[in-house]
Amino acid sequence: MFDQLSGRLEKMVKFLRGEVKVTDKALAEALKMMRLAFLEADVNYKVVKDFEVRIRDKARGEEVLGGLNPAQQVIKIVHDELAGIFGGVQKPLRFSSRPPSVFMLVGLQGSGKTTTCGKLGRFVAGIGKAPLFVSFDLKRPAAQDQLRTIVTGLGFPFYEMTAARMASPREALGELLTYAANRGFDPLIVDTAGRLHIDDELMDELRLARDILDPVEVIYVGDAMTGQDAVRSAKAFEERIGLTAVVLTKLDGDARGGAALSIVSATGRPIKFIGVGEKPDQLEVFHPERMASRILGLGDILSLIEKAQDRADLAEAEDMARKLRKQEFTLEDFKKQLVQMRKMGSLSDLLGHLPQVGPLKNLGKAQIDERRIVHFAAIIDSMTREERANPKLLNGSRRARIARGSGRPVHEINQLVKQFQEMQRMMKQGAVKKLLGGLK
Ligand SMILES: Nc1nc2c(ncn2[C@@H]2O[C@H](COP(=O)(O)OP(=O)(O)O)[C@@H](O)[C@H]2O)c(=O)[nH]1
Ligand SMILES: [Mg+2]
Repeated sequence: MFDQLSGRLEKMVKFLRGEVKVTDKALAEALKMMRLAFLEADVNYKVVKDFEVRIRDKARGEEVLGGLNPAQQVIKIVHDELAGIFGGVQKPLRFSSRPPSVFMLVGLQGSGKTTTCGKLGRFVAGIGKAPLFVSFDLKRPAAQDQLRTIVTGLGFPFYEMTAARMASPREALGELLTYAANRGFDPLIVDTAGRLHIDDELMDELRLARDILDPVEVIYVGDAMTGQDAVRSAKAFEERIGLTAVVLTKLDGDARGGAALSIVSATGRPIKFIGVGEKPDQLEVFHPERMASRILGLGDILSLIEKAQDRADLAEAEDMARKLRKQEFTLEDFKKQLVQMRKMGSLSDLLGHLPQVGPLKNLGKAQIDERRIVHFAAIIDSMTREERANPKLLNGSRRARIARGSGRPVHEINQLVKQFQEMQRMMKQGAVKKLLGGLK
C-alpha cells in the first residue's frame, strides 16, 4: 500500500536528515521532492499546493521544539500535516441513542459496498453489537444473493426486502425499522445499488431511503484503485445525499494513494476504515497518524519526537514547581495539571515524591479516577478568574452557582477546594524541596 509514494517520501526524509541546517534552499528542495511524490501518487493538485504552502509557512515560523534538530522539526511538521490531510484523529463509527443505528453504504458499482457490509458486520459484532442486514439493490436478483451469502456465512441475520414491497417505501422501511427495533438488532446495515456513473434515478432512490431511515452513518465506499474518480464521485454523493464517513477499499492493490490523500479534504468526511482484501476480516480501522508515519517511514523518528514532547512537558512541570514554591499555584494551574495528568499521570508522579500521609493519600487515589478528573476540570471551568486565583472567595452562594454551572453536586466542589487547600498547605510545609529534588 502506498509503496511508491512512501518510497519517494522516505527519500525526502533521508535528504532532510542529512542536512544540519534547513536553509531556504534545502527546504525548497525537500518541498519539490514532496510535490513530485504527491503528484505522481495522483493526489489532487490543489491539495498538494495547499499542503506545500502550509508546510513552508510552518517550517519557517515554528519555534524549535527542544530536543529536535531543525531537519527533524521539518519532518515533524510534514508528519503532522500529512496526518491532518488524512483527517487528524481517528473517528470511530457513531451509534444512535435510539437503536437501530442505521448505516447506509453508498457508492458506485463495484466499489466494494456489499463486501464492506459483511466486513462492517464482523467489526461491530467484535464490539458486542448485533447487526442486521438488508439490501436495497433489488433490480439485480444476484445482488441480494451476494449479500445473503456473505452475511449468513458469517452467522448474521438477513432481512428479505422485495421490489414489490418497496413500491410503497414508507411502509416497507417502517416495517423494517420496527422489526430491527423489536428484536434488538443494532446496527441495521443497509446495502444499496450502485451504478457505473452517478445517475438521477439512483440518487432519488437513495435520498428517499435516507429520509425515511434517518441513518446515523451514510458511508461512502470508494475504490482506491480508481484514484481521483473515487474522489469526484465521493464529492457528488456528498453533495446529493450527504455523507458522514468514507471507507476506501482495495488498498491492498497497487493503489497509488491519491484517493486517500484527497478524499478527506474534497468531502470534509473522515475515512473511518480501509479495505485491504476481499475477505471479511480484511478491514482496518483507519488511523490518520499511523498512516502518516507509515508513509513517511518514520518509526524511529516518532519515538524521538515523543521524547522531545515529554521534555516540553517536563519544562512545564518545572514551571509548576516554581509556582508551587512561590505559592503562586492557583486552581487554574491545578486544572492544567489535571488535564495533563490524563495524558501522562504527571501529578501523581510529582506526588509520588511526597510523603503519602493524610489527605494526600486520598488525593493520590482520586487522581487515578478518570471521571473524577473530568468532573474537577468541569468545576474549575465554571469558576470566574478571580475565584480560581483566590478560592477563599468561594462562599456558599458562589459554590451553589458553580454547582449549577458544572452540573456537579456542591459537596464535590467542597471536596475539590479542600484537596486543593491541603495541597497548598503541604507545599508550604517544605515538601516542595523534596518535590523539586524528585524532578531532577
Ligand atoms: N482486493 C480487494 N478487493 C475488494 C475489496 N473490497 C471489495 N473487493 C472486491 O471488489 C469486487 C466488487 O465488490 P462488491 O462488494 O460486489 O462491490 P459493490 O458493487 O459496491 O457491492 C468484488 O470482487 C470484491 O471481492 C478490497 O478491499 N480489496
Ligand atoms: Mg453490491
